[in-house]
Amino acid sequence: MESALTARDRVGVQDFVLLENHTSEVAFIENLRKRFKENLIYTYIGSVLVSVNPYKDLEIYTKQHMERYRGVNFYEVSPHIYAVSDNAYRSMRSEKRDQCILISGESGAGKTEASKKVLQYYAVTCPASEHVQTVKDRLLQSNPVLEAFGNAKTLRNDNSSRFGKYMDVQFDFKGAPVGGHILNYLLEKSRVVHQSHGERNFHIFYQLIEGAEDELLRRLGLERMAQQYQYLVKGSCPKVSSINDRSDWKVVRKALSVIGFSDDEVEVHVHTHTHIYRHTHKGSYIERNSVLKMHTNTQRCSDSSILVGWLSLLGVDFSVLKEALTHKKITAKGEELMSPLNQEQASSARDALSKAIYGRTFTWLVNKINTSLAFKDKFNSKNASVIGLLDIYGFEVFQNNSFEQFCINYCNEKLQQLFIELTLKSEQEEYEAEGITWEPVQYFNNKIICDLVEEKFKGIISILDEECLRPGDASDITFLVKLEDTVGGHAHFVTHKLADGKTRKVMGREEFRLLHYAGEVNYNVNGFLDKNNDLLFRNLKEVMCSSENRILTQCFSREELTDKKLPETTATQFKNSLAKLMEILMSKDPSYVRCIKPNDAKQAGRFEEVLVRHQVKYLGLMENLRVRRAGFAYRRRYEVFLQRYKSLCPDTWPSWDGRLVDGVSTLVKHLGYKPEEYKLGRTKIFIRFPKTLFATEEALEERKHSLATKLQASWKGYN
Ligand code: AD9
Ligand code: MG
Repeated sequence: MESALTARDRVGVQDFVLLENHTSEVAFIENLRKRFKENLIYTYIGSVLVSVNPYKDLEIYTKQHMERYRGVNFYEVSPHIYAVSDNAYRSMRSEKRDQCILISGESGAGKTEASKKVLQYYAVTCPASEHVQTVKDRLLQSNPVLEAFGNAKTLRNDNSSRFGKYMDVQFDFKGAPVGGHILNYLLEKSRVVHQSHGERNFHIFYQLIEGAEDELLRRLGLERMAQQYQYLVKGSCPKVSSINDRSDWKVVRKALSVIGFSDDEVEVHVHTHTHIYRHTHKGSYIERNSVLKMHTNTQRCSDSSILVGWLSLLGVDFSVLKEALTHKKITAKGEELMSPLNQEQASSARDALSKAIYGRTFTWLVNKINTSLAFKDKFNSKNASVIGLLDIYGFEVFQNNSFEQFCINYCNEKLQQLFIELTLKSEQEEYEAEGITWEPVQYFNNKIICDLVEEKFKGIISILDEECLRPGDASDITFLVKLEDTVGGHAHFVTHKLADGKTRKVMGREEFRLLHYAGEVNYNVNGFLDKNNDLLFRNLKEVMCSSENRILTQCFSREELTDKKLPETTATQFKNSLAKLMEILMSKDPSYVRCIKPNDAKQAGRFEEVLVRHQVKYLGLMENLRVRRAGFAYRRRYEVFLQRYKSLCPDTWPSWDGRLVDGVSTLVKHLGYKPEEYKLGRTKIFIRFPKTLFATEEALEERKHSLATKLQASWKGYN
């Protein structure tokens, strides 16, 4: 076959395994840099794909490119996300095993873009019928919708994922995509009511007021000015140069229709969210700090028309909501009383309501998309094979880091742990178990940090939950003190307190620092308890349950009001859902994409060495390379190997009666394997290079082909 590689593709080495000085970090980074300068953003470490964000559109994602990778072995073409996609697809088909593609890297490194490329690859290259085309369209269109509601501009990334996403793509026996399912993880709801300087609320809010038709805005009573709405300008940057909200609105609106939302549903959904603008419209009664005035002197509520309009959107009774926003229900001496809230409390009740509505309607949206993607053929759904795609929020550090960053960074620790388990640890353990001589590679195992966060009773989440449940004087500060008492001596935990009782001046008294695998982060404990409790006053819940808005009634169920069980805290829910995710991922064959961010300025062509070196280090890429270099690309159990290839050797064909290991040994000698190409373990053969196995596969194909030709010829003679 003619090689598809050009001289340009061969700048540096396209697999780090081929690097002459493979233990040198300098050589590693130089190879990345050289290739990046030539717009060669992809390089392998064995089968792991390293990708450097180009921050510009490259001409490498066309249909012709996709065709070039279809059904072609890894080493025959230049490294590409399509090669990883194709390889996972072929493994799923030939080995009948579910696959997953795990994409990791820090915020802005290119994970979401990579996951979209994978999906596009399947949509274009997999077989299709009319029904399948609908599924493909829906799979693709779920992206703009979820990004509109779940992504936002942060200081690190103009399109930052503020939720975690795991998507299963289901394929039928012909290899056609026939369904999908999305699991979403912890949306950063706090963004609805607050954004740091230079950041925005979720894209959808700006898209609506920029892009919606005049008539729709009039019906919703909205103005085209983001400045009018406090919730949208807390970060003072409603406009972003890299984003066109107006055209994005059109894309999202169309995507909603493709997924199967009726016009009516879209309108109700938009209605539901419009309350968020209304809450903090400059003229609104709550924003004018008149909550208390409202309560004490209803006559002075000059803005009740705005409130009434807003209520029609939420489908609830005016006086009931007014009372729920300004009062709290308390039980004293067995009697239920309504106690008035002060201004601060009322604002925070309003914010809690906004967050709850947004968070729950986001889940509703994901459920709707799942219904639309569901594999309709129940009879066959068990036989579907799956490729899972994981795209989470990347590791992030800001000037001010809170509960949200704590959860996001914990999630990244878990993913790194999985990488270690599956590539560094289990690989080395297997060599040991098989008795293969092996020089162990040292690596940093971040399990110690995962344990610090999630361990029962003495992990940070447990301590946080304990403070959340403790009646009395529990506060963010008592939580910090308890942390100091419990994990103060941990090697990855630091506060202002020094062991000798003195204080560390560089750290605030409301902060703790975690030494994450990817770097140090200071977390401010302010708000940790509230965010972990995530409480919505009961009377506000009751009001929402009585709503006539069709979407809200699905989001706020009446059972919730009668349920006596204490709800799980946010962090514990997150911890449990991540544990389940890890199980799902462990049950599949993984492929890895490790994304690297070349600069902090989001600029094309800029390769900042210090920044890249830091990522290469914490992603464990050098260790990954060392294990790979010393290791074996393929391994097969003796019986499987012999069964598949025995026809290629007269001594093993049609059967081998002796010991399996001797059969395999005879077979590979006959095939001409050189001693350095393979090793025989206790139960498996280990093959060092992919090309050795590919050559054997080709020999098998050839044999089948020549047998078929002979058979045909003899049939002709017979006839
Ligand atoms: V976060 O953890 O969600 O904050 P991601 O997902 O890792 O982050 P994302 O994929 O959103 O980063 O990439 C950030 C930006 O980099 C994109 O909006 C693009 O402008 C740019 N990017 C990333 N990958 C590519 C690419 N392959 N080609 C061109 C890219 N531009
Ligand atoms: Mg992302």
